[in-house]
Amino acid sequence: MKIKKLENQIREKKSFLCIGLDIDLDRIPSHLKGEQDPIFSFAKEIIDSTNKFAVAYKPNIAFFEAQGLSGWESLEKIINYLNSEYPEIFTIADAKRGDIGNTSNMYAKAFFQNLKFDSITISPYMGKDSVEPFLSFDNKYVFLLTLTSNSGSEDFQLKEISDTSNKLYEEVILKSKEWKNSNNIMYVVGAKNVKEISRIRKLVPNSYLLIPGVGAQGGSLKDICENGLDNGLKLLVNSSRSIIYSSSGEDYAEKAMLAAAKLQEEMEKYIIDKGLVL
Ligand code: OMP
Repeated sequence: MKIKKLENQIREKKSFLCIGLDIDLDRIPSHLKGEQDPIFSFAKEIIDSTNKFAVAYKPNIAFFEAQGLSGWESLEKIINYLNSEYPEIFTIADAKRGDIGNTSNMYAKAFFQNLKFDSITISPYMGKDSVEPFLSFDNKYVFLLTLTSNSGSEDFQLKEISDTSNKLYEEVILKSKEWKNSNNIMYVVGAKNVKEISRIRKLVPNSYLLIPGVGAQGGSLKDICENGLDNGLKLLVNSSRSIIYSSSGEDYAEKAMLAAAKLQEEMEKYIIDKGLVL
């Protein structure tokens, strides 16, 4: 079971680092631009140099879609490379999908059967029948957008629902627990939502939380750990730009490795400081 491998990796690597592959052709080092597939070459070097410190990779699909057909080919090569060379690593397609049932089923096939990702990010706002198709696959997982890291999260997600006095993001969590195979649901919570992280941890004590927003968006790993890390170690903290663009020169992979190692070291420290059992 892939989820068991994820748990083992977190304990072995003393890390809950997810590296985001938000690969922008304009930002990759110029010496790679002449390669046949610069995006894949860049990703491969980043993965090879950082995998000792990371337990998951999260390609953001927008960056690949923006390149058209060649972007999809690069994405396919990257997921195949991860699955063949690092089968223990957990993979997340950051696609933010969700549609009427039969369409969601096609998205699920695209990312779980065709591209063979372990999980996908999903927008919950079309409700049960838009999410359940993604939950009907064995060994595949859904990351439900719960309380996001952007400023616009206040527009809807933090609003109180009048008949319950729960906030909308809390309703998303409570409702999702009623869905079929809800054990396969994990929750995305932006790093800036420090207060809410501990509230969410209590609502879903046994579910993984994926927390993006550390690094370029300024989120604090310390605050995340204080509020979201407990003995279950069911946490993934994502950083994309601050790792993969650590250098724009030929030393980019080494610099990415150093950035990943630094975050892992901090994570290990917080695990030890909290006296958690590895
Ligand atoms: P960096 O800011 O470069 O670390 O990238 C953050 C990544 O996480 C991007 O791929 C975002 O699309 C994604 N993300 C957020 O930044 N905020 C969220 O609330 C949710 C996500 C996500 O679903 O991963």
